[in-house]
Amino acid sequence: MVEVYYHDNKDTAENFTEAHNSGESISLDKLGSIGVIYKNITSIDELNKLASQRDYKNRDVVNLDLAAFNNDIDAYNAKMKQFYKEHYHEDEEIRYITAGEGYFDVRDKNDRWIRTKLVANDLLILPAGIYHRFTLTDDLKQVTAIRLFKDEPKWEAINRDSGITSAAREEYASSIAV
Ligand code: KMT
Ligand code: NI
Repeated sequence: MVEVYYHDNKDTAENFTEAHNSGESISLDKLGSIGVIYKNITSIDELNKLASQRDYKNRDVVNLDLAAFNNDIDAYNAKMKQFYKEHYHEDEEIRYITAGEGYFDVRDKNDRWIRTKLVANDLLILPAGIYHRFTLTDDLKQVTAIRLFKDEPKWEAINRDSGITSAAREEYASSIAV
């Protein structure tokens, strides 16, 4: 089952896969208030229903661990670094964990990092335009996830430090404005 809490912001390039739990936990309602929806989904049938309700047309499966890179530690580290870089996407996206575990961090209304720890059967709906990042947990360093896309798998991640904004980002920012 998911755990949600404020990140302690004590992450470095070396320790970012650690828990970084500030001790301040966050309710699923509060997560909902920034447009991030959590669901516990226990079958592919349930997943398919949600996907058709929300008009999702594509999906893929990602297995992320060192073995997926044929034990090439540099390639693995490069991917980990990429996923942990703060970014947004132009479409809403669903992430459904089927094995292993991972952290999805999302920004709250005041730009603080909220960390969600997801394990098997945990699903997150991330609204278009939300700043987020992902990493594996230090304990397992493995996740298998189904990534659902509204249309074509749009892999484009727009990094926050690029300074690039777009209608999706602006709409999201005004939808959560305090
Ligand atoms: C994302 O959008 O950052 C991701 O999908 C990360 C990897 S999914 C386990
Ligand atoms: Ni992303």
